Amino acid sequence: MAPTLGYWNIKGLAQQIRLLLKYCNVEFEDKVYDFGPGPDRYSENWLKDKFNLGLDFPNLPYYIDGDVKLTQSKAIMAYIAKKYGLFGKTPEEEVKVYFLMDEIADFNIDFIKIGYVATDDDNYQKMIKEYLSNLDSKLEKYEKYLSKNESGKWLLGENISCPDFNMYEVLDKHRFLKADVLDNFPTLNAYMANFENIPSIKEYMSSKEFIKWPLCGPMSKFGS
Ligand SMILES: N[C@@H](CCC(=O)N[C@@H](CS)C(=O)NCC(=O)O)C(=O)O
Repeated sequence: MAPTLGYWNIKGLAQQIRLLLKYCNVEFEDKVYDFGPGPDRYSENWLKDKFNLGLDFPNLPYYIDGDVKLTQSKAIMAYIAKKYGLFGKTPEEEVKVYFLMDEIADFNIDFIKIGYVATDDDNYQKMIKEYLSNLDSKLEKYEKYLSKNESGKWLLGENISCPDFNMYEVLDKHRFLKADVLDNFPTLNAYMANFENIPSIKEYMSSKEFIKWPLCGPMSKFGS
């Protein structure tokens, strides 16, 4: 039976998983839940499934592949990437994958949490202004990291690996905040184009099933 990825009907924490699965040509059910009313926005559909799927720690996203039933987005990425040889080819590379996954997760949360914690529009604008004033120095670090990579175009060098899917997604979300955010970073710009030109990714991105929007849940002031 085809594996199932369950998540809200948004990009959120699942989009990098969807991209990874598409890259690996995995046929899967992309089960999307609509948000419901109430402060946590849980919907009846999700609450009906939440405790009936055999998940040890019920949450979204989840991934069910036969007897393997997982939650926690990073663990799901690791499971798929290891299965398809995208988690580094040596112990050194594998450690780099962990280090990059955590680095990029921190980068993502620093950005995404603004929309969720801002108390009102003024507060959101203030926080985003401050965030943008520090953003170039952050992007510079990623630009440098990729530029020192003589052998290739991906985070590990020649071969694409798990954190590239997270990196693409977090940089893409920044382009929704400010379309020209990467303009001063030629290596990052080329990195994004390389990713979008991967045939299976290109096909997915132009398909009907590709979720273009929203990026975040309805309770966020950004991307919803
Ligand atoms: N650390 C978890 C966070 C999971 C999480 O916060 N999920 C949110 C959406 S991003 C949710 O709505 N979960 C459903 C629930 O708590 O019932 C991960 O990376 O997967």
